[in-house]
Amino acid sequence: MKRNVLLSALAVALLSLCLPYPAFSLTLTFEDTRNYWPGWGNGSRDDSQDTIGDPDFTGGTITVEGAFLKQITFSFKEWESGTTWGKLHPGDLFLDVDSNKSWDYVVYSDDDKLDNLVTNYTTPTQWSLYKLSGGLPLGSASAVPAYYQKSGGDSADYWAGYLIRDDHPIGLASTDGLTSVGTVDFSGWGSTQLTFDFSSSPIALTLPADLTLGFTVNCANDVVYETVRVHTPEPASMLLLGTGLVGLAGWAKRRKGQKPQA
Ligand SMILES: [Ca+2]
Ligand SMILES: [Ca+2]
Ligand SMILES: [Ca+2]
Repeated sequence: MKRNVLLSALAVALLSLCLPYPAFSLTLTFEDTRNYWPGWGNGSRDDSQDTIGDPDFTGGTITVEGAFLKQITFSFKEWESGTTWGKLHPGDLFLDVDSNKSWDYVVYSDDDKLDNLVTNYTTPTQWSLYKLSGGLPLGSASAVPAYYQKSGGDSADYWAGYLIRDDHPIGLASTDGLTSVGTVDFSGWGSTQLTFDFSSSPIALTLPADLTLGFTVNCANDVVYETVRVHTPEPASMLLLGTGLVGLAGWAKRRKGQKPQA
């Protein structure tokens, strides 16, 4: 390679590194490994069970684009029909984006989660996103923080005739004093995959970040609480370009060290 060709190649490569490039996407998976949120065991045999009957969450995915949270999905083992399943409502989605055991965002459904069974019930498709300035402590059952709506008790009230996970948070008790910072699209209720789409209100993350999410359904029969390490999405092509640059630089150095041939 002639010297000026090499320099041009290096210049183009360096310039392309400086140009803005489209945000790259990264999808991470998580599994359902917890029975209840830390601090929220109830001292009964609920604590040793991942599921109390159905449904059974198996895990899900987190999709990040650039440094923004774009989507979270949750998967069920199966979705059945029938009266019991008709009593289910999704809970709110809690997010801790700076790993301090304090929720920073809640994706809130304006839906009575312990309302009587409604024929042809459908969940809202657009939920409100709230940013909790200062965070909302994870808390514990003994501290009985008033800011959580809880599942209720075995065979009591809405759950007459049903065993559930007692007194576990299922949502935000009240949005008084909070201002919505956007909306999140929700879909998939009645299927084996729920999707929260943050496209219209992407949450900025400081990467790398440990993202913790908390979610369940209104009976808290199966609770999700998982932390996922999110790093900056990096495309394979940029890695290759970087490797190529190192190679080119090494080649140029070797060339420079060579004595001119007579
Ligand atoms: Ca499960
Ligand atoms: Ca936090
Ligand atoms: Ca679980």
